[in-house]
Amino acid sequence: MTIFNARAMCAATLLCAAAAQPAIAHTDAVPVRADGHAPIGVMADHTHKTGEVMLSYRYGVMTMDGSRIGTDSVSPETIATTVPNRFAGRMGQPPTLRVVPLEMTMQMHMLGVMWAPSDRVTLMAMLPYVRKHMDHVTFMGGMGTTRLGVFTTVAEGVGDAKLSGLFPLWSVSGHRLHATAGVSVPTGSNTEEDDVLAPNGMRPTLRLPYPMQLGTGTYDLLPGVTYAGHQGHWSWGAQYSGELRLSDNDEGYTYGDKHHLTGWGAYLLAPQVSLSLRLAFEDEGRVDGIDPRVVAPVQTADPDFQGGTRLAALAGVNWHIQPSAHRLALELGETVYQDLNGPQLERDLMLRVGYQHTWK
Ligand SMILES: [Cu+2]
Repeated sequence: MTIFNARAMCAATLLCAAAAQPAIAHTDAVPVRADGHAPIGVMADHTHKTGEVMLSYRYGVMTMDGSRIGTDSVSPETIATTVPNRFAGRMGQPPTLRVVPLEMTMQMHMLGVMWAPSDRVTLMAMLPYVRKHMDHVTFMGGMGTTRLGVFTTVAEGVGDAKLSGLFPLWSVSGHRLHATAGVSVPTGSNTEEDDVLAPNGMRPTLRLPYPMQLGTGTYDLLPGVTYAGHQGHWSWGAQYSGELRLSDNDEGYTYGDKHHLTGWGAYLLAPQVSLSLRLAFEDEGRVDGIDPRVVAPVQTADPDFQGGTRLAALAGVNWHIQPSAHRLALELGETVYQDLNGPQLERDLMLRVGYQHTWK
């Protein structure tokens, strides 16, 4: 056998071996590790190899309970007797806020797809379905602390779709870095309405305030950069991601820009299971402009009482179901610090579970 033939056979054998491998190769050339993906609450954390497709489903729930001004908790009675109503002076509007949110639950179902047309770019699309639920107390009339009653508003529907490209920038053994550039498309409604209980006892149907709408109404730029590394049983990573509004929406306002910074560490218990700890920092600006149809003596209707900074601590588990290409993951967290442009509801617990399936 000539050297040429030997090389040809060798190459053919390698190709066959490559073709016979299960299509679970992911992100980099190392064997698949459970912590090859970041904790499930981190989006756009990994890229794919040419031809790989990943489908994902995530469910998230976040609870909010009680209000803060800055870092201080504040009672509904204090809000209803001391915080000025920006609409005071208009017909029927009291001098202070008279409706106070008590708690809120946000649930999200999110479908995602990733596809890598080449090793140089992974395309990603995500579409959420959102349900927001807020309980309020209404104080009677224009002053005092007599509670008139409680009521709930609900908004439910498709949120804003996100389309992104992920671009690997740098990769050496155990380290990788990629950039993300995306756009958020305003597929979610920002004209949701529901019935409320007014301080005079009426039950009008009103446009819901800013935190209850399902979409931003704006095209938003989504920049990001992600680093991930691993050595032995340990792995770690960090990500910056932003949501930068590109214009005003049709209702006359813009949600504040958001900046997220997160860092995590994970320990590989076994090749298929990893445990993680993560810190997530978020800064969100106030609403700019105003929706002329959102007029009510409630903190959520004031564009200045939106945004702030928040830090959450989260613990998670990733399970890579081997030897298949399925993943299950869960992350549970609590907001440990928040400085809010309040009065505003404070965030408490958050849970995220996800399923991912990759093939080629
Ligand atoms: Cu993926």
